[in-house]
Amino acid sequence: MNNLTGKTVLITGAGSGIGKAAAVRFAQESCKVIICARNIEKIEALAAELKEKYQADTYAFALDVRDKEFVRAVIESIPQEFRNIDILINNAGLALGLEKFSDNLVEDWEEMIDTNITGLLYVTREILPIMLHRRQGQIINVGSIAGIHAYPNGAVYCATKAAVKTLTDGLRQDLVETPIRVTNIQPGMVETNFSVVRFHGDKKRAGDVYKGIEPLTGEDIADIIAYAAVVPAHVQICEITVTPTNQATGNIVYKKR
Ligand code: 8X3
Repeated sequence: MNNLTGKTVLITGAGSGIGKAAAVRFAQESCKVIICARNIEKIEALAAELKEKYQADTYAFALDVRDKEFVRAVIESIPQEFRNIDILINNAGLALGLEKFSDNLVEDWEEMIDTNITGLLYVTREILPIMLHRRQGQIINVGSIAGIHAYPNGAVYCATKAAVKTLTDGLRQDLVETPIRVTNIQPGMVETNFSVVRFHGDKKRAGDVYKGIEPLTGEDIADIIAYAAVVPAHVQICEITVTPTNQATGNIVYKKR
């Protein structure tokens, strides 16, 4: 197995959920952790926690992945001791709305496309040259089971995650002559603030999504991400799909009454 100690990991969308759990997981592995998200308060609180609890070297900054120039400037300004990024976890992403196509808000489509696809591309474009220069690295994208099969009322969200899958596959092909590994993690139902965001803050509706089923946790996914990173250098995990035991696809779910 690869030793993760001392590796530098950059995680987008690290303020909560899977991203935060991954930051904790890699801090526990004695990695240097770079965390960013839109909400600077959450990121600063997490940075303090990682330093205090795990004595992790941590660098934190606010980042909206949709802002091309800002992404470039802020990544360029990462201090020298954090610049040798070994693992990029493209986790920033969101779902907005769960309605029929005609009832969706156009603004929600735009935010999902700009964050889940374009933002992922902006960040990857800035980090990849560092990996190519060092001839090592791994890009781990957080896709979704929604990217494998669309489900009703989720057309645009599912399309963004299908794009993440295809982009991950294409990037892996373009990097086939290099030691850089490219991985897509495709979770099903994970109980984070995902559904609260999807339902525009409606906590009751969000809570109902996970009633009658034991969903995955952010920590479950962080463990899987860490596994994809820790396998030996000659092993490339291309993708992992993971669901709660009672979920088969995005919309085939068994719930106890
Ligand atoms: C979210 C997965 O199954 O809740 O990316 O749509 S699911």
